[in-house]
Amino acid sequence: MGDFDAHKIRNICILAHVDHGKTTLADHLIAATGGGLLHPKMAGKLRFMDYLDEEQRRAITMKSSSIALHYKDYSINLIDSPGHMDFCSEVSTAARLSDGALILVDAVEGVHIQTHAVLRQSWIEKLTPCLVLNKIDRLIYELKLSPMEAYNRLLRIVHEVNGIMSTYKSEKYLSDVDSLLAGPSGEVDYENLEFIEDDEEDTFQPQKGNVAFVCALDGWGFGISEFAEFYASKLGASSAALQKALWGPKYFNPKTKMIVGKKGVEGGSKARPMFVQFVLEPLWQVYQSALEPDGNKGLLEKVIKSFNLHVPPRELQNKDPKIVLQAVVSRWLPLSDAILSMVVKCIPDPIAAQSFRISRLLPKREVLYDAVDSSIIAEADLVRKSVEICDSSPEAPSVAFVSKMFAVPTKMLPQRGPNGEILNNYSDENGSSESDECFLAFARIFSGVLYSQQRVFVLSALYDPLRGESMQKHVQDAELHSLYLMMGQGLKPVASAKAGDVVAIRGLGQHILKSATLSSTRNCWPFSSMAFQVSPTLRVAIEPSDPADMTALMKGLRLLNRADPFVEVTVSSRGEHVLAAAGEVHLERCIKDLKERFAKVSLEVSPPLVSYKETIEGHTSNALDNLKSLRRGSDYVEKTTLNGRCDVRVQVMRLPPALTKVLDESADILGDIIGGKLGQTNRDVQKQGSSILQDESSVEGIKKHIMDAVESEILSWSETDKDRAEKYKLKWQKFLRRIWALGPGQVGPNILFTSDLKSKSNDLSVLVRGSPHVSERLGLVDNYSDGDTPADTSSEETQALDMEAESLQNSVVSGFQLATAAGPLCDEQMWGVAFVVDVYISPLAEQSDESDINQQSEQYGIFTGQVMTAVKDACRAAVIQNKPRLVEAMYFCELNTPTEYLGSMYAVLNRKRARVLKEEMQEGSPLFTVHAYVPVSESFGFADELRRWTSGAASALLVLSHWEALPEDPFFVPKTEEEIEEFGDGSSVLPNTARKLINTVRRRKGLPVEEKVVQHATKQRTLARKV
Ligand SMILES: Nc1nc2c(ncn2[C@@H]2O[C@H](COP(=O)(O)OP(=O)(O)OP(=O)(O)O)[C@@H](O)[C@H]2O)c(=O)[nH]1
Ligand SMILES: [Mg+2]
Repeated sequence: MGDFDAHKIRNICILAHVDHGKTTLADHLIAATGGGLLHPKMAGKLRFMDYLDEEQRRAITMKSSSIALHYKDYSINLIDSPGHMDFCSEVSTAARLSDGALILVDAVEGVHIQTHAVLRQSWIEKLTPCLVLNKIDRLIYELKLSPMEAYNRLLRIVHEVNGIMSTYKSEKYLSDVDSLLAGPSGEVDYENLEFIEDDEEDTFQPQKGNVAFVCALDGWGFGISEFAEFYASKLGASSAALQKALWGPKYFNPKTKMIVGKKGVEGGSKARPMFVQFVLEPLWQVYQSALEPDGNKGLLEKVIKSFNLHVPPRELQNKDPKIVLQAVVSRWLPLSDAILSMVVKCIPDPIAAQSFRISRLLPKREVLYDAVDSSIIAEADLVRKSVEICDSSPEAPSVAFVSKMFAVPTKMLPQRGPNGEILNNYSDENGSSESDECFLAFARIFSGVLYSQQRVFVLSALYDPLRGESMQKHVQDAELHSLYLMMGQGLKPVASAKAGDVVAIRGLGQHILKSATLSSTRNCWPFSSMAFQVSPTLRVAIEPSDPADMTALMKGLRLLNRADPFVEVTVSSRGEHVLAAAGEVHLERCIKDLKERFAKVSLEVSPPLVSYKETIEGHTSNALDNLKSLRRGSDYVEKTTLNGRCDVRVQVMRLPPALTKVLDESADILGDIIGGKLGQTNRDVQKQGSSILQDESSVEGIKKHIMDAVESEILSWSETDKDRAEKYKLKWQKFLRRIWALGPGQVGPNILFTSDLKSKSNDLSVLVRGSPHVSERLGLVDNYSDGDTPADTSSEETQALDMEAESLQNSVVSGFQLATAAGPLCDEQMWGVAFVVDVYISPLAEQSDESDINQQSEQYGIFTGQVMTAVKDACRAAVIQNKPRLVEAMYFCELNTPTEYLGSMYAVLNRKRARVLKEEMQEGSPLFTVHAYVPVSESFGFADELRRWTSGAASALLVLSHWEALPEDPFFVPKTEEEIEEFGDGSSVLPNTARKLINTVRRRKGLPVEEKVVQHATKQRTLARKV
């Protein structure tokens, strides 16, 4: 790479919904510029970037991979990414390393769920997007649209995509304004104000050249400029004027030879915009003349002549009209030229791109604590600066980001180094046992130069250069073994690579699990973490078929965990090895990799371990009464410790759903706040969160969310209830000052409130009073002690008892944590339940032997345990007594199907307990789009069943959406007269869905299951008689 010039580099990724043609497009770009890697004839058929067997077999891309191309004097690193929801984490890894994105949309299918997701991803990562409308050919011969209809369709898609982008822009606009208004001093920061512009202009405009119309299958495509140049001489207009006129409501008046608006043209409603007249119509004519039996065969000749095309006669004489057509059109409008000229023109080089991506990659840190070494700050700033300007000089600090690790079989590594020397790939740092697979880092260099044998620091996302010694575990020292340019599956060794390049690095396998920042200095902030769209939710337990293979399996799981950026491997509390994947397709590939590459043993895979939650029924209609009864302390469950000294009383209440949601979704930040990591004072930690989350990640933000959640509850109350609404709000505010703990695991969606009773009046017992620890941390209570100090302590005896009560506080919290971690229905976590626990401790009985201190302390240990158990049991019993309900996870599901299969699709949805939200016919296409919620427990095999029943015509994509309580009472027995009339006395009632699910989980966990063994005995007898 002698003549290195970062201005001549483009790093791009191709992003789209599944099957919209990304890999097919990549094929053509590789065929045209990959230096003979792919023969043009095979382009679109080979799917070069889908080099894994599993990808070829299923015809979907499963990982992102890069290829270095040369177009004119530009170096282009092209990353193909998967469109399937299961692999969406790979989109994040691809986007992080690129500066621009080609967003593909299938012109027939239009914008889909993943189109939204990838637009968002490219927005978050500050990529410069270009739009590629693919499969234009389908509009011609599949939908048989007229050019005018096709134009309207394309116009609508461009409009829709622009609409999505503008919502992101306005989100940013609003949050920018918000943060300005909430500025510390109230002063307006004029320097920043400049950047906040309400950018009304559409992102994608064909006239600007950032939209291409293509058919990746046949290898042709064009932007407006191709046609503008062609017509410039013919119409006697400048190509710049035509460029503006060839999209939108611009018409050509043949008499005056003028470009006019709609009014200036004759023919009224029949007039065609110039795009239709000059672009689509000629294209349509070429297609028709080639494909229709009575087509005008002379037209192709005309095109060949007027564009001076060289089409080999052999191809022209082919009997298949499609091949003839492709031969002509792909030479007339070569796809690779259309796309790559757009890339070179519209997508910034690394120097330009890094100057504005820096705010996302390395957000500016505000250092608020004193006593830090200013030289460290100065150097870290210098590093940031050289990333910002993409400094590729050898003196600049070397900084790179690794967005994922991937495994390649060691035998696939190049045998020779950059200078032709023979390498021994097996002498690996991993030791001999793991050397079948070699781990490479997928990385982009953002500053300086990397070379093989260089020593670098590997920084994890939590690293903070200002905290010196305490950060040791987040930084490692490593040597880069070798560097490669990636050529899809192939690797080309290079001695060094400079800022702006995308490379694969060997030698970091032992140091990086999923992603990391590499730097030549310790005094560097790590890059911000990547944003993932979903988390792995499909969990299965895995064991070797032969127990003797356990070690191999564990090694295999370890390798898989490293090789796949998204998979999660854990050991459950029952000792099972649990593998979490994003969905069925992902899971299947993981299992296959485990069996064939990483563990090489045969495996048993459990059915999916679906998680449930447990809650109680809650009526929003009488929310206020619920609150009141909780205060009165009337309806409680009581338990006594074994030794009789402690009385535990528990009351429960269902939390408002909005509050539950906030607690659930903000678990990470709440954990930091409660753990004391994130206080109101050290704001620098907050800044580490990604910039889009900045708003929510502060104590103030969370507090506001919690308040809003409570208030949102009363919004739906009618006007007449204003009084009650006000009371309700006040009551809640009081409750929020009493949050003692969250559970399970300190941060879950369940609350333990401190008791607000004074003390039991009628005897000597003392109340174990909690402290509103969480409320304090959240700033919900200004000043604890709120006039609520423990009752006056006079005698020595009561004082001792008070101290004992205080020491029992932890046991109460632990009891609450245990109860919320495993509910009474089937030992699953509780969800949205609030507890008030009153624990009274009475004085030691007189006869206790005071001299035996040893025995006492031993007894004390037992006693705390007893309190914990009693609290746990009482909490669980309270849930059982208050209409327990099972909560299940729901997927949001988008289905597409041709009209004729709508019936069969609904039948499948019905069987899977799905709830349909919306259905609509896609305009101008025979497809129906249906949105529905499907329980996660029913989703396994859902896609397969759908495919079977609709002969493969319907497709579904699932995204994890929310938790939902099943309305059924799992312990339903007919009670009222009506119910008895309908269901009989209960002996023949089949277990309802909730009960069945509970039983399945209980059976899996080895818990006792109550089941009637003989059902319908009478019916069986009747049947027997008939035979
Ligand atoms: N008619 C038509 N079909 C196309 C076109 N481009 C791609 N296809 C077909 O669409 C299907 C999907 O193409 P791929 O390139 O594998 O799509 P992809 O976007 O890479 O899919 P994933 O990587 O799995 O998300 C293949 O059958 C292609 O032949 C096109 O322009 N016209
Ligand atoms: Mg693909």
